[in-house]
Amino acid sequence: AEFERTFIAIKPDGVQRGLISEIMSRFERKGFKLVAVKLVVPSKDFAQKHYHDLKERPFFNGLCDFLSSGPVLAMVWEGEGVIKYGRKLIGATDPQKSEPGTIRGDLAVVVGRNIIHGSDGPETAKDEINLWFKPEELVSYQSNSEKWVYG
Ligand code: DAT
Ligand code: MG
Repeated sequence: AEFERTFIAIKPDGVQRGLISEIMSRFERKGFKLVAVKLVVPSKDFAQKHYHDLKERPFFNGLCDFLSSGPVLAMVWEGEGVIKYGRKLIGATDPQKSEPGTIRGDLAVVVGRNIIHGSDGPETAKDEINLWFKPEELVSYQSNSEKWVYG
């Protein structure tokens, strides 16, 4: 089956803190399917493109400096409801408000170092996947567990 896709990125703080496998495993164990992944250091210009919606905010410059400060693990995950549920797994933007059990709730403390990004809707998911990945980097394959995850 073809399901929706979302863009998820582990930011430089999450990579440096050794949280890649911890975070990936939460999406993987849930039953979502990884269709693209790469480790990249985005340029500041690229970070500004990624966060263009926030360019009027006072924290925009610092945010873009931070995103471009080191390796980011860029991913695309696929599954039924993955855009909305991915945001649920991630938790509230401010880790002080994220529920325990969420990625930010369990693993982060402040909003400026909240370790992970996830697309907030179908349009941004499409735009962000196109920004970060070439079409040929997205791998279509049948997951062996699909019939057990979806019935
Ligand atoms: P999210 O990452 O949950 O989608 P967002 O799109 O509103 O949140 O903001 C993008 C990032 O910008 C967020 O992950 C961390 C940073 N940010 C948001 N609000 C902030 C604030 N008030 N002060 C500092 N950084 C902030
Ligand atoms: Mg956002």
